[in-house]
Amino acid sequence: EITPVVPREGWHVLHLYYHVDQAQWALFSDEEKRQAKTRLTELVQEIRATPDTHLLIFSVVTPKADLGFMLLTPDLHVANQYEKQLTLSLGPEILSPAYSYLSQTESSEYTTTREQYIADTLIGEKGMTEGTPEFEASLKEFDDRMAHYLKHRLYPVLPDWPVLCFYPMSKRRSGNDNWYSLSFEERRQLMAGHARVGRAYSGRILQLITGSTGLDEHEWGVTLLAKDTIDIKAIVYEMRFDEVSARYAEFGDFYIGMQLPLDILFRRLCL
Ligand code: 76R
Repeated sequence: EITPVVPREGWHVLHLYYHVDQAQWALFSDEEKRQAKTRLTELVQEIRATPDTHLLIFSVVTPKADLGFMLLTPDLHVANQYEKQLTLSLGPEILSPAYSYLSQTESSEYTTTREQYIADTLIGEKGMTEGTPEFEASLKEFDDRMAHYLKHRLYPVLPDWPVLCFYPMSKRRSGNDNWYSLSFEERRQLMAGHARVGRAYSGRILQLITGSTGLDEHEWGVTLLAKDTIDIKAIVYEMRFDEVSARYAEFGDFYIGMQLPLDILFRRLCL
């Protein structure tokens, strides 16, 4: 028995992108094709039945890749095992890796605290007095929203919204623009501006920021789910003007996927 590799908090997250080798697939008989699709379907069912484990499946728009998976699961051994099985599921030469990203869910050190919210928003911005019914009601609203938000950051359950956007990013470390040489208070204030922009997209964009320092090329993976690509384009554009992104963000490649049920996905990929 091997000891599970489960983070003290949060889950492991794998983004996996593949090309489909249509030339190899064409050599399969109808029976072999049917068996291959059944193998992948059964594996997907097994993964989705694993406790605390989620699998999103999508067709990638543009030939950067054909097929994408996003796997969230606590144990890195399990993630590693499923990743190997997914790669082989349609047959040894059908799926070839196009891109991949390993990260972990994490809570952010810049999350608005209760004390900050009371001082900056309730008393500062809204002019409320501590202890009044409206103050207590607003504070309760904040507590409920944050409890949900913190749980979502570490243990997310992602909706089946059709558009999935993924890109990795880092914070710049060069010359006068070194994020890591700013004081915590400077970073916290900059991040508060970022959160204000982000919150305006609540309900239209579901964002999951996962940490990858020491795990992969960049420092975070950004996963955005939306129903309309306009909202993806708008939030990424608007954030470019926000100082945190304008001055300090560096981005990797962008991938757009369409979340689909497996049977429709097979047809989409001409399998
Ligand atoms: O309310 C709070 O206090 C939490 C606010 C919050 C944090 C701490 C937040 C809100 N984000 C946080 C952290 Mn974010 N985010 C990105 C990107 O393209 C770009 O320019 C940047 C990519 C997007 C689109 C986005 C969206 N955020 C972070 C961090 C980690 C920093 C760290 O911990 O060091 C990164 C890298 C990052 C990047 N952010 C939001 C959003 C959205 C939509 C929100 C509002 C979430 C909500 O309230 O529902």
